[in-house]
Formats: sequence, structure tokens, C-alpha cells
Amino acid sequence: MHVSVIIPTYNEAENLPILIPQIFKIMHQNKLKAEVIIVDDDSPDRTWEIAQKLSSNLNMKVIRRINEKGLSSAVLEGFKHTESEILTVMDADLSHAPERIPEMVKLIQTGAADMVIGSRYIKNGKLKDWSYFRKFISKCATYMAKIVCDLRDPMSGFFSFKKQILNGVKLNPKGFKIGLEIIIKGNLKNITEIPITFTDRKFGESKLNQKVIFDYIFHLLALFSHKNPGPLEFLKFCVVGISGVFVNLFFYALMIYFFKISYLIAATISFCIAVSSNYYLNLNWTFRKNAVSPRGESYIKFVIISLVGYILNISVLYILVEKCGFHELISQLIAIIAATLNNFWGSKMWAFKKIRGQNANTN
Ligand SMILES: Nc1nc2c(ncn2[C@@H]2O[C@H](COP(=O)(O)OP(=O)(O)OP(=O)(O)O)[C@@H](O)[C@H]2O)c(=O)[nH]1
Ligand SMILES: [Mg+2]
Repeated sequence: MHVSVIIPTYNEAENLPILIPQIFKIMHQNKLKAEVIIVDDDSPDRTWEIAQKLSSNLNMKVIRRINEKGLSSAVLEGFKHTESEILTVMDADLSHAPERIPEMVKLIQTGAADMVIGSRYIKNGKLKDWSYFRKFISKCATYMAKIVCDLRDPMSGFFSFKKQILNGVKLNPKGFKIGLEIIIKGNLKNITEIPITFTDRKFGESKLNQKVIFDYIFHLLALFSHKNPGPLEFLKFCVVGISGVFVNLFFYALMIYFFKISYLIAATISFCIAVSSNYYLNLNWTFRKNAVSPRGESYIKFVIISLVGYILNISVLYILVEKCGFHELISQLIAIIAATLNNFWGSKMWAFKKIRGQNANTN
């Protein structure tokens, strides 16, 4: 069996000469063929040079990126150069024991899992040399990840998976939790966690700082809205609806005051313009991730939904005022809510319905 091990590096010159021989030794002992791919962001300590020297008699590729930086994008770059069907991602700082790779690979090879995560937080998983404060922060971050998945250690940077699961999946190159990104965007269900002993780095410095906490929170929110697009889409739809009211009023005023057009004709034209501008914004913003085609058809559907919404608004208003004796203002508020829900639901499920297997823009 062939495995590609992808290792992002930044200033890991002291660690690579220890880690690389370990990986090949373990692989050899377990009759696994391995290629190691180092993606280095032009480290000032010349990690790339050390990697190149090590690669002279080993199955290794060394990618030195000059103008790019970032952990996730380095891993994604590494994926492009892999030749195996099973990929493993690990850190270079000796925190992740390569001895665990064969078990990960076996679970994938036998079909028991699509992804295997080296977990610090399951039975027999250990954290060596971590302060209580660091453990606490890590636990908090792991707990926060519960909003997107229910794994014990979804933040782990040590994992293996079938390359096939990346097919058709567009991953965000920003951030540092590429494992979590793959789990959510790849919609993975068959994941196994195996215990690892995570050892704190002895050489070199951590690249993580306070900024990553905010990056992490934004990343989680982005993944949450990817998994549950409804609430964010609804919010955007309402913003577009409010913008439509202003577009409508602007053109209405322009026509009656400037062009002296009759107010009923002006209202009809401004309604059409507002519907068109709402269509454009919903297509390119609210529902931009849904590949919609053909455009003319979705536009006609959107106009029909808007007209139905308008009729619904007037009908609900009439029934509440005339038949139920409600106050006109309260009635209009309820009628607007009913029309908005109708328009949103109709737009999501009909005019801008997601075409299966197609993504207009998944980023
Ligand atoms: N190519 C590349 N690799 C990076 C970058 N940032 C971090 N890495 C590597 O990614 C791995 C994980 O980074 P670490 O700094 O060890 O992060 P961590 O393991 O969460 O934290 P510590 O163990 O405390 O250092 C290491 O192999 C780093 O060298 C980057 O911007 N580009
Ligand atoms: Mg580390």
C-alpha cells in the first residue's frame, strides 16, 4: 500500500532530520510504501534546504513556496503533488508520532473509515508536557467545534484519509484547521478517532498566536453557515428586501416628481425595477452558492414569487383588518412577515433551488 505524508513546515530545520528517517523506518517495518511531501514557506532557518538534502536518497518531494504563507494553503498545495490514494497530514515538530500512521492507513485500507484522526481526547490519548492553561484553551476550542461536528478531537492536525473524498470539494486555503475543513466541506460521516500521545515541541517555536483565536472563531462560523445555510441566507434575503424598498421609493419619487408620470404607472414601473434589483442581489449574493440556470427561467420564477408575495400581503392584511378586527399597523406587520416567508421559501426552493452536484461558488 502506498501512502503520501504531507508535512507543512515553517522553521523546523532541527526537527526534520529526526522526523523524516523515523517516518520511512516505520513505513518500511510495516511494509508500506511512503512518499513524504514537505511544503515549506521559504523558512528563514532554511528548512527547505535541509529537506532537499534529506530527499536525495528518499522518496520525498520538497516544495518551497516563496510568495505564499499559511498552514492550510501549504497542506492544500501538498495535496496537489500526491501520488497515493491514502493521504496523511502531520506536523513537523515531533508532536505527532509516525508510529500511529500504519494503524490509520489500515483502517482506511480495510474500508473501516474514510478518515482517521489521531486524537488526544479519547481513552488512552495523552497530552505530554502541556500546562493546565494550554489544556484549558485547547479544551475550550474543541468544545466550540461542537457547533459543526461531534468528534472528540476535531482540531487535531494529525489525520489520514482517502484522497477520493476531496473530489469535487472546494476547500478554503485560509486558516489552520484544514482537517476540520475537510470533515465539514467533504460532508464526512465515516470517521474514526484513534488515541495518540501528543508531545510538546522541543525545538523551534510555535507559529500560533492570539490572532488565530479570532481566525478560528470566524472559520467555525463559516463552517457552521456552510452546514446550515438557512439562517444566513434568510438574513441576506431580508437585507435585499429592505434594499428593494429603497430602490422602489427612489424610482417612484423620480418618476412622479421629475418625469411627472401618473402615480399608479410609476408604482408599477418602480415595483418591476425593485423586483429586478432584488433578483440580481439574491442571485449574486444571497444564493450565490447555488448554481442556478438558466437565468431567464429563474428570473420569471422570482417575479411570480414576488407577485404571489404581494397578493398574499394584501390578502392577509384585508383578512386581519376586516374579518379579525386587528389594528391596521399590526395587520400590515404580520402580512409583511407572511409575504417575506413566502418569498424566501419560494426563492430558496424554486427560483434559486440548488442544483445537485453543482457549486457556483463554494468559497
Ligand atoms: N508551510 C507552512 N507551515 C506552517 C505554517 N505555520 C505552521 N506551519 C507548520 O505547521 C505545523 C503546525 O504548526 P505549529 O506551530 O506546530 O502549531 P501547533 O502544533 O498547533 O502548536 P505548537 O505545537 O505549540 O507549535 C508545523 O509543522 C509548522 O512548521 C505556515 O505558515 N506555512
Ligand atoms: Mg505543533
